[in-house]
Amino acid sequence: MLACRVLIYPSFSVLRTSSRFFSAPSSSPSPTITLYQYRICPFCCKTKSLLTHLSLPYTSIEVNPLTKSQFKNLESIGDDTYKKVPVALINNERINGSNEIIDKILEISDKHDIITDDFINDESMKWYNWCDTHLAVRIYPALTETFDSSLTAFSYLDNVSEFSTFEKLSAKYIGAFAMKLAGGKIKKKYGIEDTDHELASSIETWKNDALNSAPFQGGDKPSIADIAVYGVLKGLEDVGGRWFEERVKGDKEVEEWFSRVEGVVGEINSSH
Ligand SMILES: N[C@@H](CCC(=O)N[C@@H](CS)C(=O)NCC(=O)O)C(=O)O
Repeated sequence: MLACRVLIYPSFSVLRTSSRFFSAPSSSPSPTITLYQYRICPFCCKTKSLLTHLSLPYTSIEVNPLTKSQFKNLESIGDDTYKKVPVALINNERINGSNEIIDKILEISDKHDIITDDFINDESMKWYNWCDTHLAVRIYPALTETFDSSLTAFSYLDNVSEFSTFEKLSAKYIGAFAMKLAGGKIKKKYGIEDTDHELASSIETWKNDALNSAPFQGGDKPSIADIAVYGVLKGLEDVGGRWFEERVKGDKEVEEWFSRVEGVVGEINSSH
């Protein structure tokens, strides 16, 4: 019985109760969801992928990575010492961190036909966790390997219409420089030596060990891990440069899996 298993972190609350399998579809109105994000943050993209898959409408607020001034809207709501993204406001409750937000999304979703034992189980949670601890942490170091590639990644700021020209330029150049330095710290923390090689081998691991020739990690339908990994990779489509083309689009099996998930999830709009 699912509820009695020892689960791998993060243990979402839907996994601790079996009531979701018997509850009637909710008739309550759609929750109001606002997501504070960086467009290129893998943890934000993972969260948006699930929101889109569960057809939960949301509004996103692009956070200036330098000033984080948008967080002022959230002052005095919940724990306002947290300064990372994503942060969500769900029906006026502040939720910090992608896994905490996803926990809440799973709890409030009425898509009981999607959130099944096949969608979330020990195996899919193992890969979901791998997505956070192996794949997502290798994205920033790869994007910010050189100052030039970091600048390319931060070019997304050119298209943030809410920012003034000064905000765009300052966040782009200072952000690119700061991320180049931060990328080095992340590499040290996770023992990453050859960024490009390790990201490539993470994608190989996903292909060979998670998909293992099946259409999805979840089998015939995407699991929560498919949705998470797809979100992380999708977020980089515009800024991923060479390695995205080579490793995702350039590998037939990965590319076909990517298109299959895209077909099920639908388009995630990177700007909201
Ligand atoms: N465990 C967190 C990690 C979030 C995270 O590391 N976010 C990064 C952006 S990808 C961040 O906000 N870093 C701090 C900063 O940019 O100042 C989660 O899953 O949400």
